Amino acid sequence: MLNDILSIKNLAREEIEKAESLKEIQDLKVKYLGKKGILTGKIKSLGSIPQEDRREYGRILNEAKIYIEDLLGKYEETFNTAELNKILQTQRIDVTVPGCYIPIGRLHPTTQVLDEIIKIFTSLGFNVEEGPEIELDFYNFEALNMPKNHPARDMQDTFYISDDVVLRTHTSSVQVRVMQNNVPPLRVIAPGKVYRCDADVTHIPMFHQLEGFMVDKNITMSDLKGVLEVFIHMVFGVDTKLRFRPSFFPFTEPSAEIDISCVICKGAGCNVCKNTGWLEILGAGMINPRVFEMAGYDPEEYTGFAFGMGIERVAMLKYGIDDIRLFYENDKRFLEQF
Ligand code: 2NL
Repeated sequence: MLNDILSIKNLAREEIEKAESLKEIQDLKVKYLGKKGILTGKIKSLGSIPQEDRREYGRILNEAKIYIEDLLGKYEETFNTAELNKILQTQRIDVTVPGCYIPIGRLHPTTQVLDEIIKIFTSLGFNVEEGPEIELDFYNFEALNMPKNHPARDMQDTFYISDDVVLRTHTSSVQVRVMQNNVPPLRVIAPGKVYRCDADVTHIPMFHQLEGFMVDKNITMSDLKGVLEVFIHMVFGVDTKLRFRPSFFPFTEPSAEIDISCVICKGAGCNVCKNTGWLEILGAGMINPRVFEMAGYDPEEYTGFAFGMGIERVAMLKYGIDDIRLFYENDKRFLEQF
């Protein structure tokens, strides 16, 4: 019996000393001291030992148990430390390694310019109004003094959805809706996407426009000139000169196109202004009495001015960009410059 315990002890020591990993130590713990372990078995069989030997036998068994437990504990700790050191070696975090670069997004140049222009007009007391991009022919053409077969409809290459539904070619349609639903005095701007079937260096099928109008009693061309001058000075600087040229739009009478002194050469002549010293930036005029009639206003009582501009065009002039298509090619090298 005693020899049995001695050989268990020796075998356990040999096996523990040969172990090469924490896992092996844990397995040996189960093998000797677990519920069905070798030594546990001996302890359980203590009852069948004759009374007179039991005490001595029990003491030796307990000694062996403590011996194996201690040895296992010692090795366990050694392997634990070794494994921890290995982790610390291989998974060490180098806090001096440069972090990953996460590029920060920014607003599209069109949005930046649009926001700036909206801010200027709201500071002058204009309200911002929006309307549908898919529009009735009535609001896009008819109510703006462009009946069917009117030659001015050809100027705008319209995307037709059906006979009387179009993708709006300008945001004037919003302003017609505003006039129908409100009474003067009115100061409104209508920014948004517009669509024309056209594509080259200066034209794309979808672009942004901002139109504005002011309607009240006794509004004159001087009011138009004053508002537009303040606006141009705020966007391009107070040294910028304005030039009004007679023009034609079916919805205004009289009509004008407005040029500004070239932002690149300041009027001396360069390739951006094609040596004229001037850049065309806006269309405007006094609202045609026929438009007032169709909106339900009495043209004898009210007058008003209106204007319209292409946002991408303003951005091109502001930043000296020569190809409008760059705005929508999603080339980050272009977009990141704004
Ligand atoms: C341009 C010219 C213009 C208007 C837009 C307008 C709107 C109403 C009544 C009368 Cl509701 N006129 N808008 C007037 C003159 C010119 O735009 O070159 N746009 C890019």
